Amino acid sequence: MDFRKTEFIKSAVKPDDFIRDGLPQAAFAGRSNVGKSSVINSIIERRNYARVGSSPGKTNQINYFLVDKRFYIVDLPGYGFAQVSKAERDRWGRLMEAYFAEPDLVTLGVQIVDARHKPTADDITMMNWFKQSQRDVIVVANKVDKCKKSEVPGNVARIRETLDISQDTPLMGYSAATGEGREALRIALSWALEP
Ligand SMILES: Nc1nc2c(ncn2[C@@H]2O[C@H](COP(=O)(O)OP(=O)(O)OP(=O)(O)O)[C@@H](O)[C@H]2O)c(=O)[nH]1
Ligand SMILES: [Mg+2]
Repeated sequence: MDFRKTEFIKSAVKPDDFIRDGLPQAAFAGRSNVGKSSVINSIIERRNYARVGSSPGKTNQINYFLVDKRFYIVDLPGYGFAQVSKAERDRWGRLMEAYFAEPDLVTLGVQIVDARHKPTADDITMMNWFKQSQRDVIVVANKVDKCKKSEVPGNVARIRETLDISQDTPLMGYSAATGEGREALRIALSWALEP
């Protein structure tokens, strides 16, 4: 699987726009500003192909990237961000709910959390959705470049414990800024999507 052969396909603003072609979809979910779009750019080795923002709330549609004609990376709006209008938040919320509610769209969850912090209540809610719907999930602890090296193992253990995930769930430190973890995430995605 060649992650550099990735093309942007479309943005969905309403359920009619969702892609339903049967190819696997890896849904990148996480708090606003945690670096979902940055992690996507990092694994496909493009600069700002998925749009990155300095202020939270940059991704406000569901964006589909087709990797090597085999599966979609789905860049989702972030949750837990209060600084946009309630109307906007409601619109994203409804869009995300429709996406997650439709059977057979999400193949794999890629849950992005902040390597520095304990996962939030929203992170736990998202993870519980993946668990109860029996989706495979990969957890990515992003922004490890902002942690001291000595803190990383403890932080990763706390993330595993807080999200209550088993040892079979891949969990890796990652830095979209340096590319650390890129190969591990590519391998985990390949295994999960092409077993
Ligand atoms: N130091 C560091 N900064 C990062 C990393 N990943 C993302 N960032 C920064 O974090 C900010 C948010 O990144 P985005 O990729 O837009 O985050 P997002 O989760 O897609 O945000 P929304 O689309 O608003 O939900 C940007 O300023 C990025 O440059 C990382 O690994 N290390
Ligand atoms: Mg984004």
